[in-house]
Amino acid sequence: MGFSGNGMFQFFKKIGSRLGQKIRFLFGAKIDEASYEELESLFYEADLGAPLSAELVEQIRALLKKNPDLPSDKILQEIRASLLRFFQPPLPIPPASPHIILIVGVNGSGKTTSLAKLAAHYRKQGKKVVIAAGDTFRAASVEQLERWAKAIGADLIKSQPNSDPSAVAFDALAAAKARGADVVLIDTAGRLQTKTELMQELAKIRRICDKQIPGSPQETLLVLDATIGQNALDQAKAFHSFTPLTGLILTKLDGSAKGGIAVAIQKELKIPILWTGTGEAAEDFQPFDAPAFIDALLNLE
Ligand SMILES: Nc1nc2c(ncn2[C@@H]2O[C@H](COP(=O)(O)OP(=O)(O)OP(=O)(O)O)[C@@H](O)[C@H]2O)c(=O)[nH]1
Ligand SMILES: [Mg+2]
Repeated sequence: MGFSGNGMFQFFKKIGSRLGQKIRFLFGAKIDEASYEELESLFYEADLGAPLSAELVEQIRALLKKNPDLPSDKILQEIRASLLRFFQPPLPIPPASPHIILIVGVNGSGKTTSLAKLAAHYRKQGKKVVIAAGDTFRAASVEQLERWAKAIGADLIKSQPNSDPSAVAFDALAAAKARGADVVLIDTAGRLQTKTELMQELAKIRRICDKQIPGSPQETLLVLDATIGQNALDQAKAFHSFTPLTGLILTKLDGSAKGGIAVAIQKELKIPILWTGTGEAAEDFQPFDAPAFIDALLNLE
């Protein structure tokens, strides 16, 4: 899927995140203690989180102590390098057929939409895709998936309302084997990370998958709404403790997201961000590109 950093950059421009410009402005004037305090607030407001904001300020302070005349461009480059260090390329996933992907997250984070976008991505590669309507909680979610599956050309496996989502996953994997599908995407109902019982349900879905196809699901992706800031970090931690996550999908970057949360999550959890959502349509979906993302965050081109 072709992706240049410019696409993501435009979204940050639109939402008016001006972190880079503000830093430039700050260091274009005389630097005193208040400048460092202001810098820390700027980092914090960009959703980088308190520990990282403080760390970055100390780093810049030390840098300017050694080299008081450092131009603001160089300061921004230093910040860019520091932020990029947190991003590691994701580990390759051993090929499997069918390849099973479980999609999890809190209510309304963009799970079903992201699942559909992923399905569209695999369909474009010519893969045969089965979707499991594992959100048996809301009838509307099955209808939502029915529309997507039809538009994309994927098979949908569904069950009765309020049935066990593990059973839907089981049926979908059986169908995938029988039909020779390449990819299975399992939707799940939104759940609060604090509801233990619902979180345990995810572990059950994983167990059932593993029983049906040993080693599956190969991927468990947490969908995070980037506009909720630091709360996304808490969600990621909680989901990861109940069900080991292999990757993240960061959605709604076209909204009021500040973006720094991506760095905070990488720093703390080291779970790779694999995909980004930048709208409601199937094509508003790009593989995560760390350098382009950081450039967008810092308004660098
Ligand atoms: N602007 C924007 N809207 C998005 C994005 N991803 C999803 N949405 C919208 O967010 C809303 C919720 O998306 P869903 O995919 O239904 O979210 P969900 O996590 O499946 O929700 P539940 O199943 O109710 O938990 C819908 O209106 C989507 O169109 C995105 O990247 N950008
Ligand atoms: Mg849904």
